Amino acid sequence: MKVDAITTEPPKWGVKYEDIDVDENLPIKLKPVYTGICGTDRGIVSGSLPFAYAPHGRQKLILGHECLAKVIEAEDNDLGIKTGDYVVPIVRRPGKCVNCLIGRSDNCSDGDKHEAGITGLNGFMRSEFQDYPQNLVKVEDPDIASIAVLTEPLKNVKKAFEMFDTVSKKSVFTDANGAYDEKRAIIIGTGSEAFLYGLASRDYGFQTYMTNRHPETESKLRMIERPNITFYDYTKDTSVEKNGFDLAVDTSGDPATIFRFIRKMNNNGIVILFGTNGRAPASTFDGSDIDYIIERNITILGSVDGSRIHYERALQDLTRWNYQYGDLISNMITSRVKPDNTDIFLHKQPGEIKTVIGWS
Ligand code: DN4
Ligand code: BGC
Ligand code: ZN
Ligand code: ZN
Repeated sequence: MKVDAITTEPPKWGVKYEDIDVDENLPIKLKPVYTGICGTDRGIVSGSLPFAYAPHGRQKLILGHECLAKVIEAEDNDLGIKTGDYVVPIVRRPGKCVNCLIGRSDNCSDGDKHEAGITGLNGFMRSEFQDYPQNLVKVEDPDIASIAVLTEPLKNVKKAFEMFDTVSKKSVFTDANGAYDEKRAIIIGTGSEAFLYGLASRDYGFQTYMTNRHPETESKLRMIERPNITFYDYTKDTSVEKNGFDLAVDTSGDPATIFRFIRKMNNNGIVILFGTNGRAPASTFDGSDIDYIIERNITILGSVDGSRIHYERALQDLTRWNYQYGDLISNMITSRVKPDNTDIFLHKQPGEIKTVIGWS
């Protein structure tokens, strides 16, 4: 089948919108409605994420792992996916390890899995694609059709908080009232994943801060205030840091920044590393940093991807947040562009939270 697609040739720099032949014959035929662009896509096209690679025997990789799609033709299937349904396709496809076999390819134990639009499998940024029903998560709530493209990035957050729930059991992590109201979370970065982490942190009840190394636009500040998140520029104002943090989530991938914030963690603090930037400059840490981590029982963990359960929880959150916050969530989609506007992979838009490509 010939499709119009957004392609790249990892690990080289570059991105194109072109006709390309793909060889697929799978039971469900789909058309994307929206595909989202994230830091990973920009990392791939700029050649700074060395883990990206094209399908076996090919040079080109079709990009796109954040997607809301419409089913245009469906063979009968046990999952009840039918023509006309809106679905979110799952990014990661299992290998043969035990975690993959139990439906947790997000925790793949040997790395022998693939990710659509990232590692060895064509993605969803194309006029049409085909898939198996087990790789599709149905969007049941018609009210969230315009924001369901955020399901994929949010599923990563649901998985990371599942890791937090597991690790926080090592000690009493809640406050003296058995809640999180007196606990402090810092989200490093102000992009789309950071926003979703901020909202999830507020769902727990954490006092939640977001930070960057520069001031933020008025429109982002207004959006951040609505769920009661406080933004500060850590290069200028550090007054909010005096009581330390109990949870830190990094979306920057910058080692120096990460170590700066590790030194702000309270006893039993949990640091979730999430941002990836293969081009970030090296940074050093010394014996006193190690002492700091050990003496305070600080846990540092990496979290990647998520599985079907996290997509389903993400859809539930979008339904609830859509009701709770109204247009805050749809306003996270700061621009909608056409597929031929490949420039958006190379330059962030000012004030951007999430840029999506419309395919209809
Ligand atoms: P993004 O919108 O580029 O977010 C990165 C954020 O970090 C931006 O707000 C940056 O600000 C900010 N930042 C960069 N350097 C610093 C620094 N030194 N101090 C403070 N803030 C900084 O990308 P995204 O939100 O789509 O994704 C965030 C990261 O997570 C990316 O690295 C993705 O590759 C990674 N990711 C991981 C997973 C996973 O592990 C899933 C999805 C994404 P500015 O430079 O824009 O001003 O499963
Ligand atoms: C995707 C994840 C994927 C990760 C790889 C992210 O942008 O959302 O599903 O595992 O990239 O680093
Ligand atoms: Zn992504
Ligand atoms: Zn595996």
